[in-house]
Amino acid sequence: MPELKALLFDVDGTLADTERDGHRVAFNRAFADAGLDWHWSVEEYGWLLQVTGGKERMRFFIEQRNPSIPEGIEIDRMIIELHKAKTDHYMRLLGEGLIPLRPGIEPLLREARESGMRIAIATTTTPENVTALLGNTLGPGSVDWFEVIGAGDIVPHKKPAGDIYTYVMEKMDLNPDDCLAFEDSENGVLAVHDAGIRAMIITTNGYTAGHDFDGATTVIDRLCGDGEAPLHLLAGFDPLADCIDLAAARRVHAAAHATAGTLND
Ligand code: XBP
Ligand code: MG
Repeated sequence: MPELKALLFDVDGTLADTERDGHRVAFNRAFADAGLDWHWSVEEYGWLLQVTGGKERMRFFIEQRNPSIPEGIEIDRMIIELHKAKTDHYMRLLGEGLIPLRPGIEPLLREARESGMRIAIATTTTPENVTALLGNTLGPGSVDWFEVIGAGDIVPHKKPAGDIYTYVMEKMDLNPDDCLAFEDSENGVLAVHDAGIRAMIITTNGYTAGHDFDGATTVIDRLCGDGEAPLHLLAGFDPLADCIDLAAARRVHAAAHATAGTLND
C-alpha cells in the first residue's frame, strides 16, 4: 500500500467558490470596459465552464455564440487584452475580501503544514490569481506553504489534460500513487486520471453538482460540516468523518489503492 506523501489542490471551485461571483463578474467588467455588449449570465457561465482557461473560454464563446465584435479588431490580440483586464478586475474583487475559502480548507492546510505533509497547487487559472486568493484569505506569505504552484499557461494543455498535475509531481519528485488530489469538476477528474493519480476527493459546488465524477474515490458536497450544513457523502468511499482531516485523507488514499483495479480499469 503506497504511503500518502502529498495533497494536490485545484483552486477554482475547490479552495474557494470563485467562478460565479469572481471570475464571471470580472469577465463582464472587462467586456464592459472594452465597450463590448457581451454579458455572461450565471447560467451561460455554467455552460461556458466546460472549457477551462479564461482565454480559451472567450475563444469558445466567440466561436459558439457569434457575439458582436467591432470591425477591424484582431481576435487573438483582443482575447489577450480582455484577459489581462479581467485578471485585474478579479484580483480587485479578491482584494475586497468577498470570496472566502470553502469550509474545511484552512484547517486541512494548517494541519498539513504543521505535520509536514507536502502540499501543492494544480490549477488552470493564472498564477497571480492564486497568489491573490491565498494572500487575501490565509494572509501574506501563505503562498509559501505550497511547495509548487502549478498554474495557467505553464503547461501546453490545460485540464482535462493531466499536464498540470504531471508538472507538479515532476517538480516534487513524486509518483502519482504518492498523491491525493482535491477537485470540484468533471474536467478536474479527467485531469487527475490522465496524470495517473488514483486517489481523489471531489467537493461539489453549485456549478459542478451535476457533473460526471465517475472514478473519483470520494465525492462529497464540502470538506467539513459547519454551522450551516453537515458534510454529505454523494458517491464512492465513505471517509467516515465530519471533516476531512489528514487521517480521513489517508483513509481515502488507502481506499483508492485498495480498489485501484476496479476504479481505473
Ligand atoms: C479553472 C478555470 C479558470 C478560471 C478562470 O478551472 O478554468 O479558467 O475559470 O481563470 P480549474 P483564468 O478549477 O479546473 O483549474 O481566467 O485565469 O483562466
Ligand atoms: Mg476547479
